[in-house]
Amino acid sequence: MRRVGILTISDKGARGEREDRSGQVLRELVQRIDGEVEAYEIIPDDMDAIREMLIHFTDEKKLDLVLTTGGTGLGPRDVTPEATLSVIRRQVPGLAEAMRAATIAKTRFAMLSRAVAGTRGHTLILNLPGSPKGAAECLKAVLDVLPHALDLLK
Ligand code: MTE
Ligand code: CU1
Repeated sequence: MRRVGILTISDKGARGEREDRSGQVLRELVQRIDGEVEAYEIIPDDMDAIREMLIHFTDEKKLDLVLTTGGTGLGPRDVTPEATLSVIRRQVPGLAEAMRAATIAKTRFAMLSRAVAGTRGHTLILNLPGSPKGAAECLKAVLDVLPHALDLLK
């Protein structure tokens, strides 16, 4: 069993103005790698809020895998990659590169996601785009490799 956290980062979602379909889609997909969602939060596109929750998920809850969805684009409020970079110790660039490379044939807009991936302690943090379709496509692009990645982190 892999202990998973899902962090939906969306101003509208946090205000209750948008249903979190991306979080739902990710919840279903992680079952394929024996993932159990043990933490799930919706927070606004706020640097400090994102940092705090990522640190809580990693240092306190000690989850194996944390998936974020949203806030990876070029909008003035999009700060998920910067917040993630500020809490991870090591980047795993190949995961982010693979997500963009594998999905760009489907959607040219894939190149606009600035998603990053990295490790903090024994936790792997992976940014995904905010749309349900984008989040699912990008997670599927790396899902088969995640079990080995998580084993290495133990
Ligand atoms: N990647 C895939 N695979 N599929 C998509 O539909 N949407 C793109 C991109 N990545 C998308 C994708 C779009 S339109 C944007 S603006 C960026 O992700 C950033 O999205 P975000 O700000 O919601 O994270
Ligand atoms: Cu877009």
